[in-house]
Amino acid sequence: MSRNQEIYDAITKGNRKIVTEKVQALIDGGGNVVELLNDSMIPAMRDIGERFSRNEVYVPEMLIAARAMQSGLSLIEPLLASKGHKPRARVAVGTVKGDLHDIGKNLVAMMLKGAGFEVDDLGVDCTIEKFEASVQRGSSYLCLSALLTTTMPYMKTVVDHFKGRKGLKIIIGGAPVTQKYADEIGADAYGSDANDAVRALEKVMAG
Ligand code: B1M
Repeated sequence: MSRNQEIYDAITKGNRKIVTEKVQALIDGGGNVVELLNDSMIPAMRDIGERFSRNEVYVPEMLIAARAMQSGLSLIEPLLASKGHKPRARVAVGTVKGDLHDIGKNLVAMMLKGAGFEVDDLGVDCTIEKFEASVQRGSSYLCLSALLTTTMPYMKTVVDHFKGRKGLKIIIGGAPVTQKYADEIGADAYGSDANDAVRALEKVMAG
């Protein structure tokens, strides 16, 4: 385990330029990108996520950190693939049918990527067919977002559709969504914010 403190700090501060420069330099110098991802980049996103959950930083800081992370990830992704590095799991993320709000959903997707998951971002207005197609592409976790009280019931429609599907778990969240609602409709987990979505997914994975 060895943390690259410069890259870690540049991600938490959302400094995309430094992240790009330092990650590229590490690649050019033959550094270990798997170690970089696991020991520096993912922990940096986890750190900013925890601070977001504690209301120490807000959406703009999260967004710029996630973009800085993304700029580093895009450099190392081809190398990770060629080294046979496997993502932790494939996760579909989408805002449910009838709902066009995507800022929170995008944050959830960014945090999941930052935590080492492969994300199939289905966008907004997602029907059962879209989620089903993602499952066929290999997603074993579905992350559903809803911002409207009128679109929340579609989460139950999705949960009912996939009920009993072996190995498939559903995590829900969004401003009007609660743990109580998740329990009521039989979702596997609830995330209160983008960082908590990662925690909820990890908990579900651990069984
Ligand atoms: Co809309 N809108 N909007 N809107 N909008 C709300 C949600 C509303 C509360 C505003 C209000 O009235 N005070 C209200 C809903 C009321 C209700 O249902 N009870 C509302 C309404 C009514 C509407 C329209 C119907 C308005 C109209 O046309 N009459 C319309 C609906 C369109 C549609 O979807 N079909 C509409 C449209 C829009 C815009 C297009 C203008 C725009 C969306 C732009 C976009 O997303 N690209 C918009 C916006 C921006 C908002 C507000 C102002 C902000 C939402 C947001 O992005 N928050 C919102 C009021 C508010 O929240 N203050 C409002 C920031 C974001 C980071 O937070 O999305 O909550 P959030 O995500 C959080 C958590 O919820 C959680 O993590 C995120 C990070 O912490 N989370 C998850 C989200 N998904 C998760 C999934 C998880 C776990 C956690 O696990 C899978």
